[in-house]
Amino acid sequence: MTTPNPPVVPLPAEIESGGAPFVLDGSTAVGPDPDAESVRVAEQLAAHVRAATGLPVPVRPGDTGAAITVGRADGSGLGAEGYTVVSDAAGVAVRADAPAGLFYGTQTVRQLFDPHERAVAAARVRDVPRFAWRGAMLDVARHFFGAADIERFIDLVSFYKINVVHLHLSDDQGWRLEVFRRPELTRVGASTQVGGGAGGYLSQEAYREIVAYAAQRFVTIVPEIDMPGHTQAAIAAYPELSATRAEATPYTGTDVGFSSLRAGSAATTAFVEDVVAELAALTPGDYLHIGGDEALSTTEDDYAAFMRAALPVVAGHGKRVVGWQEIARADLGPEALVQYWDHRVPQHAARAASAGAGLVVSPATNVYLDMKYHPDFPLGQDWAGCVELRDAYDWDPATVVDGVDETSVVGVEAPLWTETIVTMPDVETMLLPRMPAVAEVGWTPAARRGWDDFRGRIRAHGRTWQAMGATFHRSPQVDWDT
Ligand code: TNX
Repeated sequence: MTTPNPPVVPLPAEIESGGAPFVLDGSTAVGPDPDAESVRVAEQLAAHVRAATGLPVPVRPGDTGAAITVGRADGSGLGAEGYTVVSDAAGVAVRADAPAGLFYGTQTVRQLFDPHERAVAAARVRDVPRFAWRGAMLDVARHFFGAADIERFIDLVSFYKINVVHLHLSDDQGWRLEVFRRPELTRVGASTQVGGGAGGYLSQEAYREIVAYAAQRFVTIVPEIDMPGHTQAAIAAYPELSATRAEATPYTGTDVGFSSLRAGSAATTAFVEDVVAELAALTPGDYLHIGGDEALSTTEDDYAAFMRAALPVVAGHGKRVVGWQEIARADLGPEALVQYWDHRVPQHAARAASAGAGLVVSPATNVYLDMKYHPDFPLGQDWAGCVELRDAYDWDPATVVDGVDETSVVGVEAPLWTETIVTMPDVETMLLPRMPAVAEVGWTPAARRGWDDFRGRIRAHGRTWQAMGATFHRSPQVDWDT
């Protein structure tokens, strides 16, 4: 019999536990290194502990004698995201070579912390992630979610060391980002959503605020403008963009594949330039996602022509391109990333990998957070089958696409499409507990992972979600603590 691991998700690369915990009291302080990043991470940790306990938990920059210390461990080989945590009866020490690692170390401390006992479990952790890209996607196009909702989404996923939040900002049912050079995109294209509700959009100011909020949690925002299909909202705003003679009116249904930008036209070329220019200027991250999926109303030749024109626009604005797997039909450079999603056509991803592009793997059968948990589940779709917690956990990114091995995989991402998802409790119900499972797939070494161990650790998180006011699916595969 081994002692069960403490409830840290994702499971660290190395963790030993046991011994007397550190118990906080009214005199407990946090002493970060005096640099601004260490202080900010320490402030975030202290704020969580204060909220959970009511203790004062002051932050004292440079106080190496504080019971909880947060600081640099230069040259320890932990890389940009690795960290160590040592907690025992005397206190807690978080160390990392870089600020992201400090942030991840403090997420681990939060998960070792029992607010009722006011105690941090004793542990020795040395941790680095398996993959560089650990993503979650929110579709704010089918149903609109604004800055406060997106920030809550970022809070929930960054607790699990997710470092990419991909925002699906445009689709047939809505255009969700202000573009100064194209005011009709939001005036007309943001006016509704699935089911005919009011819709909405992010102002550039709100988008910048989200980017900054994400950055403080070491999350990079990857914005997606889906092209050349999934474009009815843009076409309703600027009908000259259409490749078909479809009606140029806003769309509130849930069909896919009926809209297409007209490849090669002056109107489309100018549109792509305007949108990409503003999006690139707003986005500090390296990547812009240009969709490319389900362009079922775009001929093969037009798709190739569209991508031949669009790819250099992204590069010309200093960004690397990401596209859904169908984009592998275009000629991509090694700087591109391709997002695998549909098991029915794996050849696209294999082609991209053989051309040297990196793969982000999002197998719908395991990580599509819009799939129902079970056939009678009130929310979600089922075209890729039902996805219960174990389905989200028990798979490996290195073996998911035939002919593609680990060296081509930059990471994993779990998308949440929102055709059936309307409110934040809906979002949370689809996210929890599956998102933490996917986070572990992306972070923890394959040899360390096991379903029974995960099941044992995730059960304590239900109480944490309740304390956060978050709704979750009480998966019957887990003996929840609460
Ligand atoms: C497929 S995944 C789509 C989305 C839908 C989703 C619903 C992908 C690239 N395209 O447009 O929202 O299925 O599960």
